[in-house]
Amino acid sequence: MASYYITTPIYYVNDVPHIGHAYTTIAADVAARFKRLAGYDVFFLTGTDEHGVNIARVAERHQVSPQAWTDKIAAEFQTLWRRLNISNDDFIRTTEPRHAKVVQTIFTQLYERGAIYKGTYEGWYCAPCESYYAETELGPNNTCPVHTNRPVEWTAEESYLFRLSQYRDWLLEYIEAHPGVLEPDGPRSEVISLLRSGLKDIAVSRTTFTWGIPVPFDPKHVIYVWIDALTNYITAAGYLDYPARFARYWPANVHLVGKEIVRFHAVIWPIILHAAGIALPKQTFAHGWLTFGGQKFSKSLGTVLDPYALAKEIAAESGAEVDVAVDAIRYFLLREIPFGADGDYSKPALIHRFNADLANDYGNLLNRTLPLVERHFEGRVPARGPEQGGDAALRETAARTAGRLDGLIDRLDFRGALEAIWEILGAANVYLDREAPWREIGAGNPQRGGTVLYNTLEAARTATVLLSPWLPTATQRAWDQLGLSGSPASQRLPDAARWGGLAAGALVRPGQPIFPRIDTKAAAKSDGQTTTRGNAVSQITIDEFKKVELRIAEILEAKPVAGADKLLELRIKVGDETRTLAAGIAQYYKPADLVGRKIVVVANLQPRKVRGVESQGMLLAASHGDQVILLTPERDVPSGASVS
Ligand code: ME8
Repeated sequence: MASYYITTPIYYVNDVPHIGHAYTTIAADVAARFKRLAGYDVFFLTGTDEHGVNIARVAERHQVSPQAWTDKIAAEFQTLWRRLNISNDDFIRTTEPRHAKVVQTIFTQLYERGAIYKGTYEGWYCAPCESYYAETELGPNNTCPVHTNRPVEWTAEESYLFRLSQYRDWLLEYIEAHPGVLEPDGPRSEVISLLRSGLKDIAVSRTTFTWGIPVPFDPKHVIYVWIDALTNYITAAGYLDYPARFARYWPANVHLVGKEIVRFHAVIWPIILHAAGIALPKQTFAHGWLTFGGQKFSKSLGTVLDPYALAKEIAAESGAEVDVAVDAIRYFLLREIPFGADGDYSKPALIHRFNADLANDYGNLLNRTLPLVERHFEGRVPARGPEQGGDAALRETAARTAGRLDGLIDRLDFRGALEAIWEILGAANVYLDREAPWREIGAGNPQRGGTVLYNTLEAARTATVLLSPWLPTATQRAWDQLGLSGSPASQRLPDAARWGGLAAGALVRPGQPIFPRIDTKAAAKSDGQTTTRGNAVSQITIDEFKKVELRIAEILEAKPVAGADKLLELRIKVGDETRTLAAGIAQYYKPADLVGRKIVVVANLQPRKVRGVESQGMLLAASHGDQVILLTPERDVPSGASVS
């Protein structure tokens, strides 16, 4: 049996998962489920990326150990994947011992082969942050982006370096000679031009933090992120410990990644493998970004959407089961956006797909036919008579589509695959209208009426099998209603798509509509109420925004709040008025550094007590990763000036 190994990126555990992560994971899940249906021996891997200074810092901010923090967030990812019906075969965490062993072995091998050498890493360093910053991240006059006004220092640190430069020519030639290894065209061109412009050696160890896997022969160094992260793909496949499994699944068929990490997958990863003498993956496929109002869904940009909360919202609005609403989201994401391109999420577009495609085209096909079977055929699937009218055309449409799908999934053309399945559904709906079994039955020709019903239901059965990777729950419901036993997921192609699979005489079990239509007016009212977490992604009108009174304020005094190590109590001047403010910035700013600063505050917020401090307003600050940065006017303006 041919094998098929597909991976998602392993996600950082600096925060809970959001719909952007779900997008990649759902795509990988659909490909994995389809390949199982097509008879492949599938290995589908996802997981979490848990080391590094950023994660250690987030844990510290939450006052827990890095291990406790990563345990908590990794569990959140696992819960979400269960709720979204993700069928991963393994979930790898980079903090697992099985992984440390592989990372250390690879690191040692690369060192022994001269691909890794000891040198120095140089860069702009902020000591309190224990972090290097890129030139582009620095504040004015080379200051730290976190500790405003504090100059960073050009620092050199002993470090192990990976000799990427030496492999540049080999990799360029390899990618040019094997266009399929990197898809689609955009990311491939980006990587080729990057390679043409030359590769620099990169630092692959650090001595400034400890939350990572130690270099085995020099343990004051920890192995720095990408070698640790990328190697997960071979750890989980069984490299070192399970050679038979490794031989079966490696090289991976496809690494699915978002386009922002294609460079790591298409440059560093093949070089690691090549230098270690391991076969290269067959393909890296970089998909586009899911956006909201044109902006990327992203933790650091503060736009997030919890896909399960969205499913619950859709379930409440439609009356569908939550798992069916999950199916609808899985379907929507892969139907609406061509895989590879960026695409915008919008609730109205989701509702439109729910009503038009799932409720009307798919669900209604059953709702229109099964009651006729109940009424006129004692609830049993009628036998089919000789082919006539549109029968053969419908059968051929179904066969043609079924035959094309494996190729479409190989190209990760999810949208094309769904469009092809919709040709069956479209043809079946038109066939039903034209052949009108109710008319035949009424005219005393139940045999022809029964044949038409059989063919329509058989088209629905074929579509149900083919749709099962996208809609695991809804297709199971349809399967049951059609009077079939077992599950669509346990079928195998091509047999399962052979015309005639529906058993005449089987008792159908019509039930509630699987996709009850959503009342668009009622849904519009609740749009965005529960789908957002943290910073809302719902839109507001300009009039709503105008209700917020933003003003410039000057900080007169700042002091810690006893018993609350995140809070500072500020005394601020807003025009002629003096106010107190509680601000959760104690971990980012020292009181003494704040006095005299001009900041932006929300001046018309209802006063409230925070840890005993009466807070008369709120200051504005940007958060980026684990940094919090105060908003200050670019030039001096008097306190009290309004901001809009
Ligand atoms: O990069 N649209 O982890 P990460 C589409 N740990 N996809 C999105 C997305 C969006 N708006 N937001 C996130 C890392 N993603 C590393 C990877 S792999 C060896 C190490 C998806 O938590 C997309 O797959 O930042 C993207 O590449 C990934 O999440 C980034 O996840």
